[in-house]
Amino acid sequence: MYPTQQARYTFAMLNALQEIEKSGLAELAATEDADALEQWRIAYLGTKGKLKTIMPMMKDVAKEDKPAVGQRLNEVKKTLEAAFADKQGTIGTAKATGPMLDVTEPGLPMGQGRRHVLSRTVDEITEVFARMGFSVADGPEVEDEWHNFNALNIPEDHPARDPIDNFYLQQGNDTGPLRLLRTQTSTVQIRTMEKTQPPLKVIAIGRVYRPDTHDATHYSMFHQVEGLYVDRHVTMVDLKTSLFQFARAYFGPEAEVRMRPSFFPFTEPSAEVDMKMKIKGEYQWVELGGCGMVDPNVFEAVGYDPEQWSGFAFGLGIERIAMRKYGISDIRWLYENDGRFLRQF
Ligand code: FA5
Repeated sequence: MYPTQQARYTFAMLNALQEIEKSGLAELAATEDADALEQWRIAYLGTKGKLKTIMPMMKDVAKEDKPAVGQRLNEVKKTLEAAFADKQGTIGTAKATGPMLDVTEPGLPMGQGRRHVLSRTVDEITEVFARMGFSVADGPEVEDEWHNFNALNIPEDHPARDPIDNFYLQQGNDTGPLRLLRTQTSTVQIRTMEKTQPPLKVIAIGRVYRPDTHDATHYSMFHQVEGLYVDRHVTMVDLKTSLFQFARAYFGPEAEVRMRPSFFPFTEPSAEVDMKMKIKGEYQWVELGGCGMVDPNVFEAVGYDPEQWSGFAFGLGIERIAMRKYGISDIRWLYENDGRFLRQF
């Protein structure tokens, strides 16, 4: 029996589909870039592509074969579409890939981060004092008048409270206690003594704020290291010995310490502290802060008996220490975040 004409059409259509599937998959496998992939899509799945062009042959297929041939047509279409999507996933579209990636090109160097010179100074100072038996205490940067002034023996009418020398904070209402940004880490002396019984030996390092005009040695926000030692029979000799030990450990074996008489409301007697250190090959005196014996009024404010306890305290400017140690001649560079400056340390 000879096949009918319609059976021949069915056969031809199935053959054509078989051929499209085979060549489509083979050509797709050979595509290597997004352009070739797009050409393939147009050739096989496009509106004038091979699958669309054989559609009209359907009308000549025998009626009873139409469902089976239609199913096969769908199958081939799905196979080609799925293979196309797969390939697209591996080589991407022309827009997404852009220029080819050349893995042999040297990459952009990644800048390596480092600790800020001030953070390093803080760590170094903490370590030296820790070796000398000082533990670390802490306190808030937003303070009340009691901790920043009253308890430190600074009376109501003292010029240190002048609004021109302090950052007072605006009150939400007029009833709450007056608050300000602390002007010195001496506030932490009070906070520590309020919650600890003597003897004690602590340092406190942190930011302090003063509305000073910015110049090479002054900034409106800077850091201080505070030291406080309270025990029985503490003397100025203990104070000078501790500062001397610090200077030798931090600035080198030939560093020296000098104390010049001065005045602070919370110490009596009081002194300015200078340290002699090597700057550009030569030893020089540098003023770093203040110190003294804790005033009996301060002990009374925190509930310590001044007849039983004595103590020393000191407060040094961290920026001044870092500037001297690392040869930085302008404090403002520490806060400008210029990578060219910071990378030197
Ligand atoms: C005080 O702040 C005292 N609380 C120090 C003290 C503590 C005395 C304990 C006695 C007992 P003075 O205001 O001098 O003291 O500041 C201490 C140091 O902070 C200065 O010597 C300086 O190194 C640093 N300093 C002061 N003002 C600035 C500023 N505007 N910018 C950078 N550093 C500053």
